[in-house]
Order: sequence, then structure tokens, then C-alpha cells
Amino acid sequence: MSNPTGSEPDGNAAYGHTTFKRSRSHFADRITADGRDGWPVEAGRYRLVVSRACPWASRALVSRRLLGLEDALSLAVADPIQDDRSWRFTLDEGGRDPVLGIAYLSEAYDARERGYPGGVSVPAIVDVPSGKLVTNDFQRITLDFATEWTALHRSGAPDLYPERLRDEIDEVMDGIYRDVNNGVYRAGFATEQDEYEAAYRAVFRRLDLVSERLADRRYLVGDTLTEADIRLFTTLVRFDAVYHGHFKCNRSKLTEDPVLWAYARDLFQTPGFGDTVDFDHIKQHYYRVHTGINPTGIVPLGPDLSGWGTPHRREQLGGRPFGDGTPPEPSPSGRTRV
Ligand SMILES: N[C@@H](CCC(=O)N[C@@H](CS)C(=O)NCC(=O)O)C(=O)O
Repeated sequence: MSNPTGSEPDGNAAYGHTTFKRSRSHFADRITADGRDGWPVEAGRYRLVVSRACPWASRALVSRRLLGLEDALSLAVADPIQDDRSWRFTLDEGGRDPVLGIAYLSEAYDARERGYPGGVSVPAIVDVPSGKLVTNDFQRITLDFATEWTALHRSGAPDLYPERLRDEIDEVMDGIYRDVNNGVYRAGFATEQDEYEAAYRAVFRRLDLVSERLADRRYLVGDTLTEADIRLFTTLVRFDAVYHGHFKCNRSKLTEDPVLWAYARDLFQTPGFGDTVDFDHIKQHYYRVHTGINPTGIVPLGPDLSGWGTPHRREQLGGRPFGDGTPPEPSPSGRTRV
């Protein structure tokens, strides 16, 4: 079986290094049904910290919604703009997360391990009673939601990582991670022409393959939604807003590939996907935080987002989005902005 977490062996996520390498997540404890790492699955005990700008954190947002974990696992949303102390809770009253009582996510990292050398990243799961970070292992968090948090899933929750399809899901996710999810970052943060070109080519080579795969099947693996679709979605939904321009992945836009565009709209319009997306947070974060590639910090007004709500006609391909289950209730906050 391929490596489902897909972490690269070493390197760091410092943007601006000659070769962009994503760091291995530093805190890789797992929250499991049997609590073997000391962190048992428990309703109300943990807080998920995200930025709605971040594709890795957005996986966790979608998965939490599809599985109905909202009541069991509360949510803290960071300001899309980090300052020099990184992610902060300036969107909350008084600039503090109301449950954890902290102003910066780094305080939870410090509570776990003072002075650890890695960056402060989202997604992160914090143990509410102790205020300590449990995990920031973005590749593992959603797999554990699907397989370890089952006792707390809503009734009708889909199986996002079905056992009989895991090898195929892992293989598909591997290529998508390397060339697409992380490929756009390698292109965007390249500091050498040939490195950028290699990443750009890999992005579009993989997207072309994925587009072919999705031409006559509704979802990436099997005939239901899986973890693989969540991981592709979080990059596709950002593609025209930030990766096409800001990261120079500009051979074509998502909206110019009829298959991928219809697939992305299909997911976007499925409860649990589009209702987690905040295009304003996405654009603010990328264009204002990465001053190395956008020194003026000007945030573009486009693209026009009105197409996201248009009919996709992918139902004609069949497929059973939630398998034997049911969709989640529409988001009470009605977040979808388009
Ligand atoms: N834990 C993963 C990261 C997920 C990630 O890269 N999140 C970004 C936001 S999209 C982040 O928090 N970056 C800040 C940092 O790594 O210091 C890593 O170490 O690379």
C-alpha cells in the first residue's frame, strides 16, 4: 500500500527556499477510538483550529461537515492574515478564541512543547481541558475522522475511506498530492525557472489525467464520495482565485476544462463542500501574506464567482454521493457566498 499520509521525508515549509519542500508534520499524535496515543475520541473534548484560506485545513472542514462531527468537535477559525506570530484569533471578540482563551494558535503549540522548531500550522487539533496541541498532521487528521471517530458520526454519514477501496484511494491521492495539492505550491514558491516549469508541467499533466478519469465517472474512486474527492476539491476550488494568477499555474483555468469544472461545481453544490468555502479569506490570505511573490499586497477583484452555482449535470453519470447514507443538513450558517 502506498503511503497514505504522503508526507515528504524531510525539508521544511519555508517559502522562498530554492526548492519548496513541505515539512513533515511535527506533532503526529493520533486521536483514536482506543486512545493509544493518550488521546481518545471524545465528544466535546477537542477543538479544531483552521483557516478557511488553507487547503489542508479545508479538508478537515469538509470532512467534519460530511461526517456530522460539528457538535462533537468544535471549530475555531483563524484570521486569514497571519502576523509575525502566525495564526491569530482576531476575528473573535477581544481577539481571543472564546473556548481556548488564547490570542495566537502558537500558545497551544507552546503549551504542548515550548520552543519546538517547526512552524505554527493549520489544521490543528487542540485538547480543550489542557490547552495543548494534539496534532497538526494534516494528512492523517481527516483519515482519522473517517475511521476513528465513527462512534460520533451522524446517522447517514458516508464512509469516506472504505476499506475495500483504500489501495486505490491511496494511489489516486498520492498523485494528486504530489502534483496538484502540493504541485501548485512548488510552482508558486519556485525561485528557479526550471523548478517552476517542472512543477507547472506536473500540475497540468496530472489535472489532464484526472480530467480524463472523471469524464465518465462521477467521483474519483468507486461511485461515491471519498477522501480523494475532498482532497482534489480543496485545490480545485482555489484554482482560478489564487493558483492561476498568484502561483502562475496559468496554462488554463479550471473553468476552461469542462469536465473538471462540472466536477468541481457538483462537489461545491453538495452540502458540506461549498458551505465551508470562503473565497474572500482565500484571496486575502494568499495575496496579502505571501509578500515575496506579491509585494504590493494588492488583492485582485476577480475572478467572477457566479458560475459556481450553475447546473453541472453530473447526475447523468450516476453515482451515489453518500452511498447508503444521506447528505448532511444544509449548513445553518448558510456560508456559501456565491
Ligand atoms: N502541517 C503542514 C501544513 C499545513 C500547512 O502548510 N498549512 C499552512 C496554511 S495553508 C500553514 O499553516 N502554514 C504556516 C506554517 O507552516 O508556518 C506542514 O507542516 O506543512
